[in-house]
Amino acid sequence: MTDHATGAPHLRPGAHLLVTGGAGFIGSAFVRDMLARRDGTRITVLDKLTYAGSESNLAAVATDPEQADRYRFVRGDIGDAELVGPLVAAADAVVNFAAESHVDRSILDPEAFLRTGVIGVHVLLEAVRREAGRAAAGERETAPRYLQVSTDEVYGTVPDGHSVETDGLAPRSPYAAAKAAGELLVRSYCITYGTDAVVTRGANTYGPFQHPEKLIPLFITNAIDDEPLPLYGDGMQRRDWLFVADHAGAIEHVLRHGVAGEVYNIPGELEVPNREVVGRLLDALGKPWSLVRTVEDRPGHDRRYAMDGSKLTALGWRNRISFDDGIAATVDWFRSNEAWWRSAKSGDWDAYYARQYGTRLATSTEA
Ligand code: NAD
Ligand code: TDX
Repeated sequence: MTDHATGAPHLRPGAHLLVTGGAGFIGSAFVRDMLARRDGTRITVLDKLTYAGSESNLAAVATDPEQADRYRFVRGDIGDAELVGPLVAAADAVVNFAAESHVDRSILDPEAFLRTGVIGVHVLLEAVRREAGRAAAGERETAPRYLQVSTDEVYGTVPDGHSVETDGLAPRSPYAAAKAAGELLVRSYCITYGTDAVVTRGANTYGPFQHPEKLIPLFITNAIDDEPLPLYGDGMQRRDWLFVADHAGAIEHVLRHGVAGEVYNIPGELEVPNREVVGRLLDALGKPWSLVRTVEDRPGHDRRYAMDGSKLTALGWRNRISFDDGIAATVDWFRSNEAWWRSAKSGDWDAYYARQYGTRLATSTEA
């Protein structure tokens, strides 16, 4: 499976992938895109179905007989070693998307972030290590490859320039610290046990099926309902925006071609301040700026993320979707899929929204 000398891809045709967190936003895009290619790839999704995951994100796969044949869904926690062991034993590769993914929730309640981001990753790595041992003993053909989906947030805020993969990690929120810890565990397994693993650090991702807690879908859906848009602080924080299909495609590219033990940045297509993102969304929706409210800032709010992508470019990957095209597609999708996002804004949503935004909106000012 690993053949650095010839540059041969790391996945055999018809490979069986275990995709953890595959019912979430980016994981489900990865699963839908890979299975829709109809190249024989088989995928088992292991997902806990937290508030952020939904089997409806994979309906396109489950309702297509040819794809459904190559797909299996298992509900469960990546921290459950008894469940994880046999699933990893049956896989050629593990792609780990599973995480608590929202910075604001990590500030309110950090513990779940550590359980999934640190202990969960440890459990997956132990299962991969066991299978590598079985491969070495001739009990299976090859060791499973492991890909850890990480984030630009591990670099912390970047005042100027662009982060390269060898820069130090300086996470500043509980979310980012849990992601950095997960990565460091992966690194330690590569060095100590020779585990065949790679790490990707993706930029701020947006697109269809993103949970409405995040900036772009929150502001689109609130604007559709003529509800206020809570902009943190001065709104001049800068993010580099990556369309979800490009993020999923880059992860697949690294899974196939990345060198074991290496980390790859996946930058986006445009670095812009939040204010400008909001302006573009309102233009696309035909809604007025007066909906935007300045609210109390996020504590420890990272001012800017920006990554250098030359290592991934050298591996042969190029993003395909511009920010303008991605935003147009995203606004269209949310307009046409109201039932999906209204359902995501149910359950604990009102309680979360009141906790996160109640006082902020009550004390908000004109933006
Ligand atoms: P998401 O919150 O939409 O999805 C996460 C999925 O993981 C959900 O389906 C959830 O049910 C599942 N999950 C959570 N805890 C689990 C556990 N213990 N066991 C099994 N499943 C569990 O997140 P996303 O935005 O799709 O992000 C996916 C990954 O990409 C995360 O690791 C995140 O840190 C990383 N990432 C996200 C972005 C972004 O902008 N969204 C950018 C870079 C990296
Ligand atoms: O209500 C809001 N108001 C606001 O001004 C929200 C939800 C966000 N913001 C700001 C904060 C950030 O500067 O918008 C920017 C984007 O915020 P989020 O959508 O919460 O994303 P961010 O905190 O940048 O993190 C995202 O990118 C990196 C993902 O949520 C992470 O999972 C990923 O690792």
